[in-house]
Formats: sequence, structure tokens, C-alpha cells
Amino acid sequence: MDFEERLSWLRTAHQRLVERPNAPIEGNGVYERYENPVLTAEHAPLEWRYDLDKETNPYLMERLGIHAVLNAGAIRWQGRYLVVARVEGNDRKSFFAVAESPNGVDNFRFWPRPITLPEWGEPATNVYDMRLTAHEDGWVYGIFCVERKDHSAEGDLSAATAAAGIARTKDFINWERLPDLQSRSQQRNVVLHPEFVDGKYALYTRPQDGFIDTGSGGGIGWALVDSMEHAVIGREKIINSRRYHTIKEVKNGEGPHPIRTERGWLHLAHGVRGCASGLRYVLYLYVTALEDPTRVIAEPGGFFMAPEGGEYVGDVMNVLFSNGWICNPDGKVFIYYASSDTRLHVATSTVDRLLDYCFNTPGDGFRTGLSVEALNRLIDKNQK
Ligand code: M1P
Repeated sequence: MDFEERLSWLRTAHQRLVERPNAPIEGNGVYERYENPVLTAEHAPLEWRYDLDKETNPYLMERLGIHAVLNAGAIRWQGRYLVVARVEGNDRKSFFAVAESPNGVDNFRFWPRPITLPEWGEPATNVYDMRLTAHEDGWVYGIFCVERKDHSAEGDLSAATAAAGIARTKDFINWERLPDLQSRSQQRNVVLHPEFVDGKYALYTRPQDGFIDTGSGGGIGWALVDSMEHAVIGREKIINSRRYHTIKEVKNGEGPHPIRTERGWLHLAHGVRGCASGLRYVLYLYVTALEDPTRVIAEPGGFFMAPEGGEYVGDVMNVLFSNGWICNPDGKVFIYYASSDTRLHVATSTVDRLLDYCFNTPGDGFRTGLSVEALNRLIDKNQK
């Protein structure tokens, strides 16, 4: 193909991909998966990847490869469905980019440029997994992981530190960077609760001993801070713990901020366990009390969603991860989840169905005998 033919071929293929309609797949009654991912590396605009000038790129080669589009924060914004995706280049660096869709399930298009995030402190080596919160103070906050080299670990090239970076915006183009969250431990998966609690900002945290290890304690934590302009964690308590022989034995982390419902705060989180093939990341739900978002009032046993089919395969295998969902005023919920750190999908449900799932699925009994009892209770009921 000559330059013009190749350019036309590239443009047609990209447009076909972006405009491809998506359809739900009937499933377990709790949610519907969709036929196609909503964003992939190939959705990245051609202008980001190719030099489109025949003089300087006569072979029309890709100059800056995009490798993956994954873990996206999500928000309904002026009637549109926006995601702030983690976009990872071939150089392993990820950055944030906004994509929008008219209906939340297909036709996601990246805005022309990625987000230019101001630096704070030592410039980040990497940033990822932004959680968006339209807070009642009027700002939209993005909290994300900031990875920097661990200078104290001499000789260990892969040693890194994780901190929670904070930025806020009113238009998703201009971002004000605030100081990183100050905490005694490293932090990843930090999420801002949308309402003030006792007049303070409330954060879901995930204290960890090292960059990967959550350490001996761990779990989803909760802390109140006076200000987001200088957020310092004092007291931090664990509200959703890890536990032996569950889907969250190794670690867990809050997903997007919880949804306020009539029956409580509905939370989406990820749980991690170890197995012979490495770490397995799945999603789970739990509900906390409206008057006390730290008190768990329902938690179904096991996972809510785990990798299926092609979702198992990717850059980091056997991973589902979510840091974004959107709840429409009519109660329809759009869950944006990434599979195997490679691509972004959507699943839909409703607040009613998710609450039914949370309050009517037996909890984890923590031993096999109690799992069989739960099964027998269901079978007895169905035999009446
Ligand atoms: O590779 C799986 C996930 O690993 C991390 O999650 P956690 O902090 O719970 O270990 C994150 O790097 C996440 O982006 C990634 O999807």
C-alpha cells in the first residue's frame, strides 16, 4: 500500500472500531456483560500514534505505540458518559485520557489530547487508576496512584513507592494538582467519599507496607481529613478486611466511590488471592450503613465478577479491576472494568438488582461445611 492507501485504510479501520455498536449478553441476572470492550489500545486516535506527514514518515509507521487502555474512573457529566482511562504506552508509562460516549456502552471517543497533569513534588515515574468524585464542595476530584523510584533501596532497580496523588477540575481539561496525600504508610486505591462526614472530607484508603505488599494488616481503610489542599491522614481504621481463604486473602481495595442508595452505601471493590498461576483479581460488592459509611451491613460471599473467556488473557493475566461506575438517576448502573490490565469493558445492572444481590446472597461462611449448608437451604426451598 502506498502512503495514501495506507492512511485511508487506517482511518476506515479506526472509525469502524470506534463506531462499532455494542450489545448486552444475557447472564446471571445480576448484571449483563457486553459483546465488545468499550476501549482498547486501538481506540487511541491515529494522531497520537502516527506521524501523518508523508515527508517525515513515508512508510506511515507507528511512531508511539499505545499498549493498553484500562482502569478508568467514570462520571456522568453534562449528560455525557465520561471515563478517565489509564492509557499505557509501549514504554510502560501510563497517563490519563478522557473518552466520552453518548450512551455509556459504545461509541467511546478519546478527546483530542491526553490530560496534562501538573507535577507535585518529585515528578512521578508513573501515574494510574484515577477515581473520580464529584464532591459536594463543587469540585471534581481525581485521586490516583503516583509511583516513584524508591531511592532508599540501593541496588534494587524495581523498588518503587506508591502514594495517592490528588488533582481537581471543573472541566476535565484544566487540572489543579494538590499535594499528595500524607500518610504513615504507602497508599494505593485511595478514593474520596462524595459527601462531607462530620464536616470533613472522608477517604477510603489502602495502607500498604511496600509497593506491592499490603503487609500483615491491610484492607480497605477509612480516614477523615480536614482539607483536600493539605490532606494528612491521622487516624485510619480498617472497614473491610482481608481474610484467610476468601477472594481477598492477599489484598483488597475500594473501586470507585460508593453509590448512595435507600438501603445504604453500595460499594464495589477488588479482592486478590494467590494461586499457582500468580495473583487472581476479582470484583466484589458490599454495603455500608447510610448514617455510618464505615459499618458493613451486607457482604455477599465470593466474587461478584471474575475474568471470563478472553478476559483472562492480557498483559497481567487473570485480573478484573474496576475504579469507575456511573449510576443514572433512573437507577441504571454502568460498571467499567478492565480485564487483565489490557482493555476496558462495561457491564450494566440496576441499583435494585445490585442491592438484591448484596442482601440476598449468603455471606462467606469461611468454611466448606457452611457453604454446603447454604446450598442445601436453597435446594430445600426449591423442592417445596
Ligand atoms: O495488575 C493488577 C492491578 O494491580 C494493582 O492493584 P493493587 O494495588 O490492588 O495491587 C494496580 O497496579 C492496578 O492498576 C492493576 O490493575
